[in-house]
Amino acid sequence: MTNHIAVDIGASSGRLVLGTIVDGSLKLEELHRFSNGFTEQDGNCFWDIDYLFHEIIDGLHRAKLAGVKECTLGIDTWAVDYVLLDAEGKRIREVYAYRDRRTDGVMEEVAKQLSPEKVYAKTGIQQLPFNTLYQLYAHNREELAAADQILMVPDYLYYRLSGRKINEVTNASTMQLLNLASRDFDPELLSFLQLRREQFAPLTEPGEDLGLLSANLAEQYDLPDCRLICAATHDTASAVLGVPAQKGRSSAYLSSGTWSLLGVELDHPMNDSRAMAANYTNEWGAYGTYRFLKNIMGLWLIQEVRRLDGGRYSFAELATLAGESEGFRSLIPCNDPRFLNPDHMIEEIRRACQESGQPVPGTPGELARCVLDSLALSYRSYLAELEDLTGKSIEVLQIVGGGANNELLCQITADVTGREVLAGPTESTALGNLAVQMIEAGRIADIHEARRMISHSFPIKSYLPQPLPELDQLLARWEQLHSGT
Ligand code: ADP
Ligand code: LRH
Repeated sequence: MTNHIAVDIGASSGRLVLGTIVDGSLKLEELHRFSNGFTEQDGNCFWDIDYLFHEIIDGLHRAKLAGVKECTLGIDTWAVDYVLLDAEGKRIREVYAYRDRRTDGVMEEVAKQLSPEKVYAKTGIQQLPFNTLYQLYAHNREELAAADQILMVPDYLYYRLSGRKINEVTNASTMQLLNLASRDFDPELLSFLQLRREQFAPLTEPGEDLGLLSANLAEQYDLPDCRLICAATHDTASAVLGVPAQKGRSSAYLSSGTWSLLGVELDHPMNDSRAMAANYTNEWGAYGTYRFLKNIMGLWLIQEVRRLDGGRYSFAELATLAGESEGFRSLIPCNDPRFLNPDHMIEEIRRACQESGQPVPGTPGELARCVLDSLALSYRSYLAELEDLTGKSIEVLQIVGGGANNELLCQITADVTGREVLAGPTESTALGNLAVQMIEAGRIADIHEARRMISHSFPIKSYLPQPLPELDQLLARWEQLHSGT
């Protein structure tokens, strides 16, 4: 098999990408791209999963029209969200989006009944209000008890394509229900939620052959012959697999999209009390790895600024406008939960600036600049924390994902962190997804070879730190913003 297709769906957009190997280099061809986002209905937030499924079908049909007769196929999406199925395999309800506010206060309520220390010792997963554990706790009890199967979003998409039910491990680990020691669902956590092990499918590792695309679908929509391969179905797991090999210097990755995910890859979990206090996670990766990382609010802030401004400017234009605005004029504590899903992001940013006695950003450029400056400063803080926790210095920051396109953000990140930033590839998630397929198909030996191939197949841009004249004062302002004084 020489054609491999990655279905990569993030919170803001999805794409089908064809990957091939030509003369020892990886080549990508985008077959189809579509927007994604949740919508509100009667005060709750939902994904349109049927729309996403049909975009996959549309993309596969386009692949056939482009001459792809046979391929392997892997799927990745964002994490933590789930689909309930009844005994007939029908979806019980629409899929809640993780920013839905039904989980407000749930993490704190659960902490009174289940010690967070115990949960972290078992799972190693950071406390985020939308972890599946908390979403399931907030879910209607009867509906949950009646569910025959609980699949994660990519598991469900595989099921729709093939009829086979799995719970893929990289995504399943973000449920905060897997036990690091037994590498299976933790019975105590399941019984806390009054769930049965049988409500989940067998845990499945990336690389497993999941069989053929359903013949009915292939015939009905004129699709290529597809062999489904289990990808690292959590998009961040695939993004990190797709980080190019970095020789000689110690580095951290920053997967920059809707979220900024900053961390390092480890071959063992690090779930001690210091890691817990700093709220670092140990998400499961492919090939026995763990992603020791932190979720940072990320470009969601820019996405919301853009949306609420009526979509007048593209992301590239917003970055240009931000570059024309005064730097480090107003800063926000961008990882504060107030920015997770406020009623109106622009108003929330302005309110935060006003409350801390800073100039209130007015124009889209000023708002974008405020967000980008604040993100860059947060990267600096979390890099220092990461060095402290791992005991290893970090010389280089490797930025992948859509955010690697934002030259201003890359440069201020280099300036503020005092480290070289290596930006690209922007499609690292699709590449990580494809790498697993190519390894499974015997076209690449292992992930090390895949990462070497990625590093020589795509342009990677270097940003060297430029001295910032008043860095000390800036850092003092940043500190002050977080101390609340
Ligand atoms: P996700 O997978 O979470 O949906 P992506 O990795 O696709 O996110 O990244 C999307 C983000 O990348 C956008 O929100 C935007 O901020 C940024 N981005 C994409 N292209 C550009 C560009 N040309 N200039 C600046 N930013 C960009
Ligand atoms: C990024 C991501 C992240 C999760 C969040 C729900 O797309 O998968 O790793 O924490 O979405």
